[in-house]
Amino acid sequence: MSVSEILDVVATAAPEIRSGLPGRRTKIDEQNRSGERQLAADVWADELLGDRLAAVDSVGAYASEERDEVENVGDGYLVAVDPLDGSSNLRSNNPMGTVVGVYDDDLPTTGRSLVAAAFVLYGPITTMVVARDGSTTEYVVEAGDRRDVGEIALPEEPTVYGFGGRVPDWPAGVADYVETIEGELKLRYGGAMIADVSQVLTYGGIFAYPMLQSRSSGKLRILFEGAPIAYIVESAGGSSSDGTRSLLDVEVTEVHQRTPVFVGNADLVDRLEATV
Ligand code: FDP
Repeated sequence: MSVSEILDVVATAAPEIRSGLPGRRTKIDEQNRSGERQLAADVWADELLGDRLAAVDSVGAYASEERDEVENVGDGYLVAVDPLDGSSNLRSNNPMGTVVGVYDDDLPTTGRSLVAAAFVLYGPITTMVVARDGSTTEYVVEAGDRRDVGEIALPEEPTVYGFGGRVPDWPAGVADYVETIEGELKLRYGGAMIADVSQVLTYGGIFAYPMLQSRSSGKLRILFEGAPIAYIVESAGGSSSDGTRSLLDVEVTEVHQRTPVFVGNADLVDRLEATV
């Protein structure tokens, strides 16, 4: 069974997904399982990735943030995909991404079952970041080509922070923490998890979409976003938490389960964990 085959399919699809975005910026009359109104682009990227991944011999199941159920497609790895993470950035033409987790256990399962995780970032350049076998590598992706541009190691001196959710909806501990780190770090927040995590991987720092007063589990989904991103950041030398434990250790009982997400330099994640 080949994990590389799965990652190659995602790399090949990325420039196609990017080129199909301009005509798909409008909302359609459908909601995803999490109750969010879908864009034409969300549905289209999901169908494209679902069809391509289901055709790979080493894929046993396809799960998507845009689909209610896990679809069994054969024997092999269980692939969880957020086809367009941060798609609300499409209307304003800001960056967004695709997130992929390759699991070797039936879904839902914990991040400890990940054998690889990757994200594509549709920024000024299309890049793909892949975590496998304990390291994280960045590629530049163009039609028919995926060029290795080097291993990613989280800088030891952090520079940036970005936190999601409305400030008045944060628990007091999160607000106190942000007040403290404002003296040390620079706010860089764009509203798409992939783009915000990419800044943390590049400059060092912390990204969080915390628990909220109105929703104690926050917004992001563990299987499609939290665990794959934790796997990528931890493989790059960083740390992750849901407020109590590594995101890779969070028990997952539902496919669309939400979780607070903290990722970044270990010291910053530890301090936030101690505050909430
Ligand atoms: P989006 O709804 O645009 O797809 O979970 C998806 C996500 O974006 C993340 O990429 C992002 O960090 C977060 O939600 C932003 O959500 P809000 O703007 O609703 O806070």
